[in-house]
Amino acid sequence: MRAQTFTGETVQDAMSKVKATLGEHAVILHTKKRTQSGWLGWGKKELFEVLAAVDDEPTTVGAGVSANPPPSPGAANQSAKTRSVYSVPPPSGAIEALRSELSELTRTMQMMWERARSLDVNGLSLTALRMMERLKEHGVDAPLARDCALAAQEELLRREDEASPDDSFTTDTFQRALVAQLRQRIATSGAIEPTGKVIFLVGPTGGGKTTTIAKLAADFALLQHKKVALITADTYRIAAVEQLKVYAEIIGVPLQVATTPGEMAAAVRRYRPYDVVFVDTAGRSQRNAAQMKELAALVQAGAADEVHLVLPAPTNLRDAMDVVRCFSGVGVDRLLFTKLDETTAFGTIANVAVKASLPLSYVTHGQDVPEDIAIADACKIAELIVGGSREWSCALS
Ligand SMILES: Nc1nc2c(ncn2[C@@H]2O[C@H](COP(=O)(O)OP(=O)(O)OP(=O)(O)O)[C@@H](O)[C@H]2O)c(=O)[nH]1
Ligand SMILES: [Mg+2]
Repeated sequence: MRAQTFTGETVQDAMSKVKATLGEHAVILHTKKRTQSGWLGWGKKELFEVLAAVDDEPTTVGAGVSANPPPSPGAANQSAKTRSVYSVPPPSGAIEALRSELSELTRTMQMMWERARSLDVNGLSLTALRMMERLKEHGVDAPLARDCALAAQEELLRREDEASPDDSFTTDTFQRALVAQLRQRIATSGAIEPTGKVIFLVGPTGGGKTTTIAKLAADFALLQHKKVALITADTYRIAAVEQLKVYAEIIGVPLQVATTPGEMAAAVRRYRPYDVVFVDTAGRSQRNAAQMKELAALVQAGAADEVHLVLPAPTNLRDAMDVVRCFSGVGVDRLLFTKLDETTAFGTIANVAVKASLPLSYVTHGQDVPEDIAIADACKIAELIVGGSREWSCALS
């Protein structure tokens, strides 16, 4: 093989030099345009370079035999019967056959690419994978995120059979399917029914129990015109009673302090004729077994109809589940998430609701009493998690 570079002012010029030097059978390996600079910028011109090569000992083929046959020991002796590969004109139709083979190959590769685009090894499309990642970024636990993305994808594929196929994997459509999937997994209990119920709020310290009771009491008493009474079992924190007393006075509802099971039972008896009684409790560490036992005794003595576990939304899943586990002995049957305004990772809400198999009652989203509270709405929460919305919606009444 002999290779050489030829330069000309035009490609044709360079080509004719190739032909003249290497002959008809030269193979063009590379062409390049370059600018030749002149003296002080004068006489600058464009030149074309062609790299060409020719095989000095061309491969030989027998008549009617395809190119590049395996070398045979007697090949050297066949010179009389064989001709240079370059001098053999391509058999008629060979180029056409090659072309159709190439286009077949391109089609196959396109199909494989489409397939790779729509399915990953775990059965998730790229859109589904992206959505799953988004859920995880919003704090949704990986297995739940994957479950939802997969179910949303299946839902869309089913729909695709009936509807136009081209809209099924757009981000918007997928987002809506994902919201639907999340919504299905998040249970809600709806608003408290003011039918003579005793409602306990329990939870770790500083979660927002007292503030939430003030919000609920204000709504039921002032907006729904229900008979509301408050009981507090929190005498641990300095000014805890004062805090609720101020709210009780503003709202115009009675407040009773009850720190022992006996006092609790008596207070609840006293407020029996009321439409709804809210019981505030002291913040408790879930790690303190004695405190948990004490709290359980109060809940029992108060014959609680509902026990809402108050959890700040900006809590990590591990800690939140630890709280749920430890408070389960108290008889928790609702989850109430506070401080949604302090997080962007709403996934914890779904994780805890799904893992704990408990319905969500309310969510709070600010310090203002009474407005910053809403009935938990699975659809809204799913929208918050999937992203975009920051609409709490679902006012209390
Ligand atoms: N940003 C924000 N702050 C809140 C929310 N709910 C309550 N807070 C604030 O959280 C802090 C604690 O609220 P509390 O209602 O006293 O909490 P608690 O659970 O009663 O606390 P302990 O009785 O000490 O266990 C206060 O500063 C509240 O204003 C909310 O939804 N968003
Ligand atoms: Mg409190």
